[in-house]
Amino acid sequence: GTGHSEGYTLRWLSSTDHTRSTPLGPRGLKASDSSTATTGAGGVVTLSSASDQGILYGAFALLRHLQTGGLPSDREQHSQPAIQRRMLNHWDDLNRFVERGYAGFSLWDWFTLPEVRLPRYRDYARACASLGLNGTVLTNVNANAWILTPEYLRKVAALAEEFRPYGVRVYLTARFSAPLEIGGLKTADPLNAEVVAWWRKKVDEIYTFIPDFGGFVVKANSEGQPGPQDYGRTHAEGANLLADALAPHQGIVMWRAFVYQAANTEDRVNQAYREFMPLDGQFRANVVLQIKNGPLDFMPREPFHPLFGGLRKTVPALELQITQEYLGASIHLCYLAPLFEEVLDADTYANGAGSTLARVVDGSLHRHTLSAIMGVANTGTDRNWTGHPLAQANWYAFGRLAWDPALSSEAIAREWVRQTFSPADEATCESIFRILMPSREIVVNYSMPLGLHHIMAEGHHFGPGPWVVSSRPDWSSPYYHQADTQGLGANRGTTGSNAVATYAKELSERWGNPDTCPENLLLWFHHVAWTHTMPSGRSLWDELCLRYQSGVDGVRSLQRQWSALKGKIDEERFLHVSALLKRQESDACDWRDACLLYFQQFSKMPLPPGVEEPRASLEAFKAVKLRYFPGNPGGH
Ligand code: GCW
Repeated sequence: GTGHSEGYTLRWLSSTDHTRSTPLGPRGLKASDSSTATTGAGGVVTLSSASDQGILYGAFALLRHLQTGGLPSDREQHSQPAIQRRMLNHWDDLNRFVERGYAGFSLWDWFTLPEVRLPRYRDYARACASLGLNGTVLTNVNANAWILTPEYLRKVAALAEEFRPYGVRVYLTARFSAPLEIGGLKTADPLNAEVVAWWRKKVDEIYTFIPDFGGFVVKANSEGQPGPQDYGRTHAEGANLLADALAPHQGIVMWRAFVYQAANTEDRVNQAYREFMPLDGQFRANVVLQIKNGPLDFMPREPFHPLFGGLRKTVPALELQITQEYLGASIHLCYLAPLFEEVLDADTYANGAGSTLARVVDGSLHRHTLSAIMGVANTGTDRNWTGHPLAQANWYAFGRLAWDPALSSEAIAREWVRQTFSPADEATCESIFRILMPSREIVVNYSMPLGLHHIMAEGHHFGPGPWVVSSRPDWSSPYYHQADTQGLGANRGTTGSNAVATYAKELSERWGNPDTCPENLLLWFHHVAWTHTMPSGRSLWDELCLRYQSGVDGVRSLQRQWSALKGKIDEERFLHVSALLKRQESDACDWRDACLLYFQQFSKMPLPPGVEEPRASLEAFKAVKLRYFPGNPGGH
């Protein structure tokens, strides 16, 4: 239903208040409407909601308060989710490979389903519900049509049954060519009558297995996936085909905006904007456009996707990546809430100042009745769920922000630490908090500082690769960094690809001028001379070198802070994180050395004082081949 019915009210009465105001005790409401607990001190806690689901969320909120220092001091807390559909997207294949997954294999053991119901299925749903998540897309957007066959739908139904008590609804990815692959049809043309009938029948069948099925996510005409353009039809015609089949059952379509083509000479970061803006208003009411936070691809830092500022009639859903494809996989410590927060707080200026991306996505800005947010999951069969023990904080933060995008990354970190390391003392919690908070900026600094992007190694995307020239220009690093003897960075201003013009005037003016463009996006929007004077007074080259060095120094300071926790937290997590940080420090040095040696070929300037000498030659870094990196669909 609506977000509203999922809300709850927690009311706390101390023992003195209680004796004065007995009428506020249990009031004979139905069990599903209210529940009451007596506190040790003799006070009373009342939890009420219009729905069972709200009672569940309220119960988790109560536990959270108890574990993080008590009930709210205002003694009454009303909470309801800002966004209606709050879900994880699993990029999990039917053979249990997880694309860009670094925490083991898929949680879904398709082969033994539907008979075997692993306890983990319920644990997963309970964990999701405790964060306020209410949906999960079980399968990879690079979809396999087999999931839509009765054989697999029986398995999906079993998972849906395990998740249902926790209010976590199941969604699937739909492969656009499924009518050909499992339907025996000769076409998947969305305007073909047989295709229309096939999808209607298929969707009706899905609902016989899963009566509360949520709907489809579709990646179409993107990175080799089939789609409506194969038949000369638009993305809207493709999405509406599925939307019409789902509408009688209240299902929705989440159509992905992540499209770009090698043959297109338009700057890749402009392509989705050009593709979808003309379609604004052509999508059915039960379609949302699922848009990654930035116009490129989950880089350590990007400006927000211009479609969030542009679309007015189409419902824009926000896709964030919890799994750390470009931020060190599950090897590097990187608390992502500051990144998510930066995205949600970004001002799109769509309706003047204060039109934050959060208000676009929660539907309030353009008065949409549907809203959705999705995070690409970082879960897998690893015993700690997420590979890096501290990466659990990213799953947690995503859920909390999906419920309330106004929460601060600090508040979420404090909550998570207290609940995860309890009963550690306050000082220990504060130390872990101080380790989490700067970690994302540290990763930015040693990998892609000052607005650099897409300079990672090819295929697995782990580690540096500014020299990568691939089979496609838009998969090649020079396309993005544009290093030459003059300077560094992509010209996306008015004299370049003019990506700045896809944003509101307030932003295009600020970002289009190198003097007013924020330093952390400078090389995203501008090709800047090596000798250009930065706000620090240093040249671009010196600043770049010192940023890389500060990233390395940042990891070392995390290491020092973490080692001070010896004996304060359990040995197991202490040792695991210590070892991972050691690896991160070495990887950060590789990023620094490889990128600076590579860019130095163009700048021809010496490393400034304070920057360590490279530990190996550029040739040695170029020769590094990581085989069998987890989650890499290329495989080797
Ligand atoms: O980030 C890229 C990844 C692909 C992924 C694609 C997408 C699922 O490298 O592995 O495919 O994005 O989001 O569709």
